[in-house]
Amino acid sequence: MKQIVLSLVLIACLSPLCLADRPNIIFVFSDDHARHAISAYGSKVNQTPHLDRLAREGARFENAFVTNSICTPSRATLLTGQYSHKNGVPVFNRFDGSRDHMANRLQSAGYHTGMIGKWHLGSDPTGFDRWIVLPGQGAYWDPVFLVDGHKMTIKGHCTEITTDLGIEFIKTRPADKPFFLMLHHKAPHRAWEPDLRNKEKFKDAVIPEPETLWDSYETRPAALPSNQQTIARDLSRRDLKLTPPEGLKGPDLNKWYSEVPMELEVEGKVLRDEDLVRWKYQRYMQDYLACVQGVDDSIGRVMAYLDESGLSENTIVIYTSDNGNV
Ligand SMILES: [Ca+2]
Repeated sequence: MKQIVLSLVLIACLSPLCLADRPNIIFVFSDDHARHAISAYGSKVNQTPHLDRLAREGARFENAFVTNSICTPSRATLLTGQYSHKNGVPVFNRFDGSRDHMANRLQSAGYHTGMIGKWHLGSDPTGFDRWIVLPGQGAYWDPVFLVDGHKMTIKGHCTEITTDLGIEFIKTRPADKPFFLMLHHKAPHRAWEPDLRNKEKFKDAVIPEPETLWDSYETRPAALPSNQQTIARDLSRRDLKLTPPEGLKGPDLNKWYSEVPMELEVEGKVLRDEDLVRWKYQRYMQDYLACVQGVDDSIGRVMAYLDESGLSENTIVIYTSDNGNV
């Protein structure tokens, strides 16, 4: 009896009517967006009204865990549903596109599939009817995109361009198929270069300092004190958007940009130690939050298009990020 029921369901789902009724899926993925920079998760430092709408009208995950949240491995896990030691991408190595994964399953099931934005898996995307991806980490401004083996430079800011391309994918989809879109932002990854509109939003803001800024590591696991990625030890002159001395060029300029300053003169005052850490934190967060705001704006634009086009009722929108800075 069960077999008969199952057969009937399968037949019904293969009919064109059922295919058209299947929900569209938009999976929005950002890079390094910490949960405490989302107001739906109680952020004390910013407001994200469009992400909050998703949380309010949908489901908010509050107790989810991952085993490998690093950029490239996390993407391979998202595609395959497998642990890193099973999907062949435990670190920053190339993803084998011939593997079974979510996009080619949905494509085989009749979905129109698209991948737009940061891919970072080393190989060309497979299982997508259309893909336009950033090479490697990609650039914030005037980014180069890879499109079926070609390179294409698009003028403007990466978050806005990725959003434009995502909406264009939806607009130009075949009318008789549901769609699956992976919309992957570079933001708010280092080196935190916000769009001009949002850069202004935080430029004079004083961001509350988290307790962990002054963490002594006394109660932490033994490996943590050797962590280099702290505000004091890791933010380079490039991250801090400092202006180089006149005439510095080539390798000397690159070296100057990549060094971490341990003393800085700011507005006539020499900053070091705790004063310098405080200044670096403000400088970093002003740009980080501005990049986050660009991502929230992007969600707003996508949701507005879904509303206008009547797609809201039959589209699942998922937002997440690979990891956040704590
Ligand atoms: Ca990341």
